[in-house]
Amino acid sequence: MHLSSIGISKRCFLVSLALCALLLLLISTLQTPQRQGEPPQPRPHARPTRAGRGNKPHSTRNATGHSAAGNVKDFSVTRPHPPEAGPRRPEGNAPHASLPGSQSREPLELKDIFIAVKTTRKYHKSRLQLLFQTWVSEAKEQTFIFTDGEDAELKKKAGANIINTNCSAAHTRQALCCKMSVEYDKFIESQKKWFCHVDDDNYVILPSLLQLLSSYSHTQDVYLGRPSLDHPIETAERVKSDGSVSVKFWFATGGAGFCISRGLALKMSPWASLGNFITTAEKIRLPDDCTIGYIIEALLEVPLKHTRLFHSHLENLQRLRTDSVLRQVTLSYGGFENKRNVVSIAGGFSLAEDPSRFKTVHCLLYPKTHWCPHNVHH
Ligand SMILES: *[C@@H]1O[C@H](CO)[C@@H](O)[C@H](O)[C@H]1NC(C)=O
Ligand SMILES: CC(=O)N[C@H]1CO[C@H](CO)[C@@H](O)[C@@H]1O
Repeated sequence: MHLSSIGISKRCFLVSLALCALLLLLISTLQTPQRQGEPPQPRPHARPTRAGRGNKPHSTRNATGHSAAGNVKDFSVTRPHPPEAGPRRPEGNAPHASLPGSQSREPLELKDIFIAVKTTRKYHKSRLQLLFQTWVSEAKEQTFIFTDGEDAELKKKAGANIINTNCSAAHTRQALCCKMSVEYDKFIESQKKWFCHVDDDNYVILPSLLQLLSSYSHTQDVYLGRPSLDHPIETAERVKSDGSVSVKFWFATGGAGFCISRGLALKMSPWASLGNFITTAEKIRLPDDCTIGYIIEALLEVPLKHTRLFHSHLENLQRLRTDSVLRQVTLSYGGFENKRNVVSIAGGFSLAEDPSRFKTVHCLLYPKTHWCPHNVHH
């Protein structure tokens, strides 16, 4: 404006230049942490890899793979379903809030998760009681017990959340698929956002589960779990074709638990709802957890998200690092045949008092629980 001022304030000009630079520096330093902090979700891949490091070899052990093995043909051909199908998200990135179609960021709550516990009549006392005493007591409303026999005492304790599937109590493929079929239908009915299946020898670390699922949207196609083998299984395709071609697919081992988003569960309906699950399993002659993997990976072409935060009794649980135990999503313990296969964690209970270590884990997570010894948390 005032031409004269240019002459006058060379110094003034320099000072304001310096001020500008300072201001720019200030803005950029203020913005960086803000931008990084913006997506509040944890990154789904960061934790699984870290936590899994101490506990790698799950590979040759099988959950239900044994019953599959007889039917899995050793085709060396084909990969009929290239994994390019569907929108891909770069690995390690949480779903971005500004992506089209993503949900508003209201936080996921425990009540949004449907937890199905598969059991059988003979384990109501020996296994379920421990679950009710521990983690189920923190998730009463959304945990559903799928069993195969009436139990008045259990009904008194958990009421409508005990579901008699009327399936056979035999540990056969048909009986297990029958239960999974009822679990699926009840989940769809429930309107909840996530379906998680666990066995009656699993401890579910609810805060970890919530954190893991919070990094995804239930409207997207999400299938999360621990592969039971270190390679995909291969079987003849008998649903979409006549069995002359084979399909390869990963499946999450049922004994470690797995989760499916509602969006994906709805897409499974033609092969999973109202008894169709049993028909599908019969066609491919595979167990329940394999059939889930088959429907999702082979038919819907949605890849399993591998996580090592889920644990079954078939792996060596002692290998899990003590300082990572409470960050896992599911734990388990060895049965009659392998009593010593438990997570190594110390707390208020000795191995004799708490052979599964579930009470110890529970008191570390919820120290205020009335039956927990005092000073267990320090
Ligand atoms: C099992 O049978 C009982 C008695 O007939 C029935 O009330 C119940 O709904 C059945 N359960 C399922 C899951 O169909
Ligand atoms: C590879 C492997 O560990 N296979 C086992 C699967 O399970 C059956 C039954 O428990 C065993 O007999 C197999 O050896």
